[in-house]
Amino acid sequence: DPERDAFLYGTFPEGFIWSSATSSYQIEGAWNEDGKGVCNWDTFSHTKCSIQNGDTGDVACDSYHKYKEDVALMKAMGLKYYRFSISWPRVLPDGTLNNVNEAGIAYYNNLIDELRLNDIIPMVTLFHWDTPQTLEDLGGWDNEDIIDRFNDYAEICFKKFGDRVPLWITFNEPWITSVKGYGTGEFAPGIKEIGTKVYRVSHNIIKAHAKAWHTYDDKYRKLQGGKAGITLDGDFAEPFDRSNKAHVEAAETFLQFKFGWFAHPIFVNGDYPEIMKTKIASKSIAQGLGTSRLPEFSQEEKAYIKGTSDFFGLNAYTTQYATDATEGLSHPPSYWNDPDVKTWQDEGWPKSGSSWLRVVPWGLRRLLKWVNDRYHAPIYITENGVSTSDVFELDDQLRQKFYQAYVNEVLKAIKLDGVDVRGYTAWSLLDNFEWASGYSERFGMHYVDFNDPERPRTAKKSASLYSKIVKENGFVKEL
Ligand code: PNW
Repeated sequence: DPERDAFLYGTFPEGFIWSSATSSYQIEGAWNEDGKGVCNWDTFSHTKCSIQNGDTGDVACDSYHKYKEDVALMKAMGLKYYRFSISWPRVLPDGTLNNVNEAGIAYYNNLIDELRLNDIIPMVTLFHWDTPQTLEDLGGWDNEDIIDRFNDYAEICFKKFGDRVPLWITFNEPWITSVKGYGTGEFAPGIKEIGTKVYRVSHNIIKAHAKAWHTYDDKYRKLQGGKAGITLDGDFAEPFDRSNKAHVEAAETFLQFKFGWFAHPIFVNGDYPEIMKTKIASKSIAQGLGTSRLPEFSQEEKAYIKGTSDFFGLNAYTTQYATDATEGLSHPPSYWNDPDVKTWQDEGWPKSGSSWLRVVPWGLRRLLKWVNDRYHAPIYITENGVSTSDVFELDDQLRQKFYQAYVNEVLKAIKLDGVDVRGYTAWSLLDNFEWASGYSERFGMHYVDFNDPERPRTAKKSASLYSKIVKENGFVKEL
C-alpha cells in the first residue's frame, strides 16, 4: 500500500502539545523515604520471582532526588510539556486523608515549580498503578470503598497543585490494572481472576474516574481553568482480510472489548458496549451462572458517568491482526474468550525489546481515526514509544526510525483524515523500571546506568531527533 508508506512533509497545528512521559513508581525510587507509604508495587517487587532478575523500583532512576536534572534534560530538548504521575502513598501514606504527608506534597510542589521555572507545563496523572498497600489489603480496586478514597486523593491533588496544572489524567490504562493486575496476575497485586474480578475492578475504576472528574468540574474547573480526562490504551486491530465481514466484525469487537469497555461509558452513553453486554451475559448463562459476569450500571450511574472526560488520552504502541474465533465458550470463564476473537502479529513486522511490541506505524493512524469516529473528543496521545533490550546503545536506530515513522502517521491522521489530535507524548524521557520486565527493557530517549549509584543520564540520538521534530513542529522539507 504505497499511500500507507509515503512520508508526509508538513507541520502540526499551531499550539500542538509536544511532551514526554514517565510515571512515579517507574522513576522516583525513594520507596520508603520521607514518610512515603508502601504501595502495591513495593510489595509485589519485594516478593520473590515477581519481576525479571528480581529487580525493584526501590531506587529506579532516583528521580525523587534528581528531578532537577530530569527537568534540565527536557529543557535541553525544547519540550514544553511533561507528563508525570503522582504517587498516591507518597501524598497519603495510608491512602486516606487521616494522614497527609507534607514531605510528599513538598516534593511535587518542587517538581511543578521547577517545571514552570523552565517553561514546561505539567500534565499530571493521578493513578499510574501504584495503589497504597493499605487499600490493596482491603481488596484494592475490587472493593468499592476505594472510589471515595480515590476521590479524596484526587481532590487534595487538585487543591494543592491545581493552580499550576492545566491537564489532569485520572487513570493511566485501566485495562492494564484490571487485566494484568487482577486477571493474569503479571502485575501488582498479582491476582489471577481473569473471568470475573477484572469486570468488577473496571466497574469501580470507571466510577472512581467519574467521581473525580465531577469533583474537578464542580469545585476546581472554574477557579483553575484546566481539563480532566482519562488515558486508555490498546493495540489497534486490523481485520486480517478486509473483504471478509466476519474479520471486520472481529476487529471491531476486539477494539470494543479493549477501548470500548471504558470509553463507551465515559464518552458515549454511560454504559458498556452492546457487544460486551450480550457476549458476556450469554456466556455467563451458558457457564451456569445466574447473572452476567459483567456488572450493570444503574440509570443514575449512567447519567453520572456519561461525558466525564474533557479529552481522550491515548497510549498506543502496536497493532494486531484479528479474525473471528469460536472456541470462546471454553471453561473457565475468561476475558480472553469472551470476545470470540483471535489476534496475532505478523512475523514480518519489526520486533522491539518487548515481546508484545512490534513496530507498525500505519496502525496508529488507523487507531486515531477509529477513536475519533466513535468518541468525538480531542485526542491527546499520552504515550507512544519503543523498547530495546538492555544494552548500552546511544545511536538507537530503531527508536529514531520509530519516532519518525509514528509521528508522521499522526501528521497524516490530522492532515489527511481530519482527526482532532492535540498532542503527542513520547514514552519515555528516561530508561526506567519496566514493570514485570524490570530494567531488562529500555524505552528511554536518555540512557540511565542502573549499576551506578548516581544513576547518570546520557542522551541517546533519539532525544535529538525528537527534539528536532518538536522545534520544527513537524517535518519540514529538508529533513
Ligand atoms: C504502558 N502490554 O504500559 C505504561 O503506561 C507504561 O508505564 C509502560 O512503561 C509503557 O506502556 C511501556 O510498556 C503497557 O504488555 C504495559 O501490552 C504493557 C503492555 C502495554 C502497555
